[in-house]
Amino acid sequence: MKSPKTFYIALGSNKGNRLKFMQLALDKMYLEIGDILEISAVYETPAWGFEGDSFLNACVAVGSRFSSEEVLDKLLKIETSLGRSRTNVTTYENRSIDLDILLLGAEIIDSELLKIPHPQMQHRKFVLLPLADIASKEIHPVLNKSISNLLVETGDVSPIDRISEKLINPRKSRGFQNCNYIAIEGNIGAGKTSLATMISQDFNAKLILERFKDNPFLPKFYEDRHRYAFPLEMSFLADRYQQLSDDLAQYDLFTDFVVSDYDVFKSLIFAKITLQEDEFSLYNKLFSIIYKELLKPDLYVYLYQNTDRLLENIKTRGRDYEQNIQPEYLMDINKSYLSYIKSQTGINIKVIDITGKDFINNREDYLSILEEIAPFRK
Ligand code: PH2
Ligand code: MG
Ligand code: MG
Repeated sequence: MKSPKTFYIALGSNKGNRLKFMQLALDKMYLEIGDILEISAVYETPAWGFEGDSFLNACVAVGSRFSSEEVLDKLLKIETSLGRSRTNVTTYENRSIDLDILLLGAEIIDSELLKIPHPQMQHRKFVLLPLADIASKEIHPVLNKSISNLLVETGDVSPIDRISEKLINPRKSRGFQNCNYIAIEGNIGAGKTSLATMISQDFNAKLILERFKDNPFLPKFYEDRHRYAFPLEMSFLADRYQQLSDDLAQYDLFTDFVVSDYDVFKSLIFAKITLQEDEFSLYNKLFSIIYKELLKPDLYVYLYQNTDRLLENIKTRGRDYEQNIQPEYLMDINKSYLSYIKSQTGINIKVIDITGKDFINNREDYLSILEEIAPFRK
């Protein structure tokens, strides 16, 4: 899972209710592109480069996992949805909303469709002044100068006024406050690791990921289930116990916020379907001893995904040894999870149906899942 990159984006409007268009654009950027990390003040600026009505301009920093081409595409769609129409003329025109990517760290992109850094930014005070509010120390990777330097050096002497109205960040604080340890659970291929990673990135949480790669019995198990089920389940249990007791001990669970892509109980859930009855009863005894010692998550999330999509996800992630997993096995695992979930009373469990959702490629799906896990505080 890629971590978000910071896009600096300029907003401008000189037609209609300018501030409203900018706020609507910002709201849509949050819904479709990523978290709004910084927002400059709003400035009133004379039309630059053409005879037109005066503008409101601002700059924002947006953290996004999407590529620069995807971000550009989404910005153009937002412009269109807010009534921006482009005519074929080559001169500037009045516009309800203009959204331009200015900077993306040290990246330099020079394609037909997209140029980053924005080739005109150093000549425009209506860009540099708001940008300096939120990124004065950022270095322009072509000119090798900071934004505050570019502002001092620009030849643009237009009169620019800061107005008192502000843009409002659409991101409100989420109800993770009373929650210090969240476990994300789900079937093989449900997207546990992706979701746990995204939450840890976006909410500054410590991340605990299952070390399935280190388990030498897993590929063997998929070859010969009966022969390798017991050592497989034992080694998973030992490894999970060790990791959770080590990692959780390392954090201050009063102040740190931890998210993991598994809960130790999955050991028993899997053992129940992979082991013979007598093996399972031995396993169960050991499990109970170990389970007592471990800290329980204060929120347990189960991602429910239908079997076809699980198989599709397993195929696209392409781990060799998983490619022969049968739909019946996935259905058994799901059943085993659900019967565990039903039997639990002491734990705060949230089952989320992610059928038909794609929280990696569709941010609105991601936000809807967050809303179920941790609703906005009222
Ligand atoms: N955008 C332009 C051309 N001129 N002038 C101001 N003051 N503000 C703008 O956002 C602006 C402009 C092309 O996008
Ligand atoms: Mg522009
Ligand atoms: Mg533009």
